[in-house]
Amino acid sequence: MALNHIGPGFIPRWCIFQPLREAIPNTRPYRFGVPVDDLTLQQVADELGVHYMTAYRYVRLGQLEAVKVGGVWRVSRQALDAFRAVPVEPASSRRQRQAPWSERLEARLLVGDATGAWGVIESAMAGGVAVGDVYTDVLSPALRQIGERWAAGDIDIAVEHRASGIATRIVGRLGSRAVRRGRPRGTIVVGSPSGERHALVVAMLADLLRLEGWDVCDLGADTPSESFVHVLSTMDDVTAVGLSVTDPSCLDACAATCAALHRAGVSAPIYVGGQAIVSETHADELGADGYAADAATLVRLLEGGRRTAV
Ligand code: B12
Repeated sequence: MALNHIGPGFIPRWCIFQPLREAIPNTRPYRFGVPVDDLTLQQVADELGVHYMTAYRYVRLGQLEAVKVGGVWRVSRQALDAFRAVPVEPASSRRQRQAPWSERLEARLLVGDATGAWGVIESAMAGGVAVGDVYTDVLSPALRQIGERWAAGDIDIAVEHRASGIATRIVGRLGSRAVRRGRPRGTIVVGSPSGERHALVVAMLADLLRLEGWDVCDLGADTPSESFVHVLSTMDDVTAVGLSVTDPSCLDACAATCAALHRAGVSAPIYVGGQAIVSETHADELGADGYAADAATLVRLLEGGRRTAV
């Protein structure tokens, strides 16, 4: 990320990497690593005719793109023009719900702005987005986009890790709101097999099931099959087990967990899901009892006493 903001002007004339200096197209003039036409927040506030704090809020809520350079927010002329191009209309709850929350969150996650990221979540919820929809329609798409950027080589792994850290804190804060009043509909044990490190996925799945009124025992990511067996042997009345696999290299470990649970005589049906599992046939091959692509499908299957969506 930072490299985007180190322009040719940042490379001193005496630089031994003179060829590098020449290779970078000098499209924008730079001074001390910052494009000279970038604006400070005060300049943005002046141009928009708003208070400095209002401009700051636009940035923290992800409405106005900005980057921090040396502790100071900088806004490109292009970002300011894009912000201005969005018509200001009276807020309606429908429009608020449909605002581009996910893109705004992604922008905050990419620059490592934890406060701003939470600000986007709070604004989305204030605009009427329910906690479950924050997971499925705001946070998950933002994370998937970040994954795409990483896979395409557009961002460094460190940026992705930093974004995951902020996302983990967001899920931690939202978790306390993932409750539904009334008697639980049953208990579901969720977790990921050995080697699978995508813990956020399991945490979100657990909360989505809690929001549907289920008691959830979340064993988290990278859980050995013996631990699944141990926990299930100590619990009564488990309605189902949900195994989550995101990394395809953990599919064998998933099959091993299914086998270990069946060997141990666990009677609760084992459902598998997650990005690495592609179909019911695939789930069957892994030795699972059923397949569900998402929390809502699993709930429907459990309500209908069925193991497959067909
Ligand atoms: C964050 C992240 C990480 C973090 C995880 C941190 C954490 N604490 O979770 C870290 C840095 C550890 C990581 C590591 C790796 N990652 Co990663 N990661 C991601 C990223 C960006 C987001 C994951 C996420 O939270 N997604 C959001 C969730 C909510 O999405 P979801 O899958 O739709 O989940 C829902 C449903 O699937 C469903 N569901 C899931 N499980 C189950 C189970 C049941 C029973 C049911 C009913 C439903 C269900 O409910 C969920 C909630 O709604 C993804 C990008 C992506 N596309 O997701 C890459 C991604 C998954 N990672 C990827 C890779 C390659 C890796 C690494 C192999 C990289 C490496 N070389 O080290 C390692 C693998 C580590 C391992 N062995 O697990 C690839 C996987 C590609 C592939 N198919 O092979 C992805 C897709 C990035 C990409 N575009 O290439 N990663």
